[in-house]
Amino acid sequence: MSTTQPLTVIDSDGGVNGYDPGLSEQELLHCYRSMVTVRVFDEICLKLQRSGRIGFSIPNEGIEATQVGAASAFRKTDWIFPSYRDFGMAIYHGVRPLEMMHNMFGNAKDSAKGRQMPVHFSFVDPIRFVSISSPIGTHIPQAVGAAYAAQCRGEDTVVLTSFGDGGTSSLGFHSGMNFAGVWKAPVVFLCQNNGWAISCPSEEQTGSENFAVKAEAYGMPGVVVDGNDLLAVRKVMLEAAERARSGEGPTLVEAKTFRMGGHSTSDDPKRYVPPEMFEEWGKRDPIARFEKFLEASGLWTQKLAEDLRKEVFEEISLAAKEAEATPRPGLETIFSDVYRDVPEHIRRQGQEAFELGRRKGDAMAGDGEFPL
Ligand SMILES: Cc1ncc(C[n+]2csc(CCOP(=O)(O)OP(=O)(O)O)c2C)c(N)n1
Ligand SMILES: [Mg+2]
Repeated sequence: MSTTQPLTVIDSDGGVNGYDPGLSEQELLHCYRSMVTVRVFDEICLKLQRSGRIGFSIPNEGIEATQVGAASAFRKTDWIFPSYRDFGMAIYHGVRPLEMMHNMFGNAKDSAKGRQMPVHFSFVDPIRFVSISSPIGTHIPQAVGAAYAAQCRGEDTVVLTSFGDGGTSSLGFHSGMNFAGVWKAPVVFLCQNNGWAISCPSEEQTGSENFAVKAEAYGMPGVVVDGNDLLAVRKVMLEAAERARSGEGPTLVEAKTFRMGGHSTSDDPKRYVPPEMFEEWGKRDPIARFEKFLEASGLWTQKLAEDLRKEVFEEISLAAKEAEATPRPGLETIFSDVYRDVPEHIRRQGQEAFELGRRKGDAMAGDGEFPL
């Protein structure tokens, strides 16, 4: 039921052996732009973190084709339950870097109003991108529940949920896969096998021959794909999304890729990743690979790449400046977004807290300063 050889479309020279991705020039360039945007966003966030202006970020280098290829197989009306390393899924569907930067700074325009960590994005428009859960794997049963709800309502929406190789050791992975298999829920499970779960190598994560083979135990197909090949990822994800949409049930896709950076801005991968792995995977860079394909299709030049990078860099730099200058969330927001109509006793507690802050000369409602 599962295939073990990763499916590949783009060869090392950019050729596709007659394969037609079914995308217009504009769509292909949009995929390219999305990947470049993720990479530049990463670079800028690293500088912001190292200069103490944001607290934390998560590097995406090397994984861009998996994120963008997967996202491109889903409609805006579908649901995404992402992992924290899925910036490209949001960007592909039109979330602007500025909205993401508001979250990185946890300011008043952050959709989570500063109540989540940086990189814990959530968007309802233009894509249903559900808030990222820090505890590994907890979003997987939630994704299956959303898919089952869509099935019960007779909707034709499907759900994409994404997690890492480490995520397959979580309870959420197994219970989610089991329920999805039993219910034939319209969900696609994307395991991004990027080689590492922080410092634990993926070979030590499982006794199985690969991660896709786990699908068999839950009664669904498992597919292995080359995660650094955007067209291959898109192809298998389109097939899986179509299967889900037509009522045939879930699929587990394992995208084999590699995390070229640290787990987060808090660790140094050189302490545990053998240098030859960076060297080997560096040669398989997903953006360079897609560039070769675009070039072979007459759609890419060095000048186009330079102009694009410059344009994207300017947009994201401006976004960072604007997000940094945006005020913090008002203190009163700690009481908002839980109840539609705030109950009287909660309202009273809030007023008491603000009154205490005023008496002590600390933070006031509206100024977003802590402590109370
Ligand atoms: C339940 C739980 N256990 C441990 C952690 C700490 N933790 C955060 S990320 C991570 C590694 C996850 O690796 P993987 O699933 O491969 O995703 P990747 O970071 O490689 O994309 C761990 C252990 C956590 N967030 N939640
Ligand atoms: Mg991993």
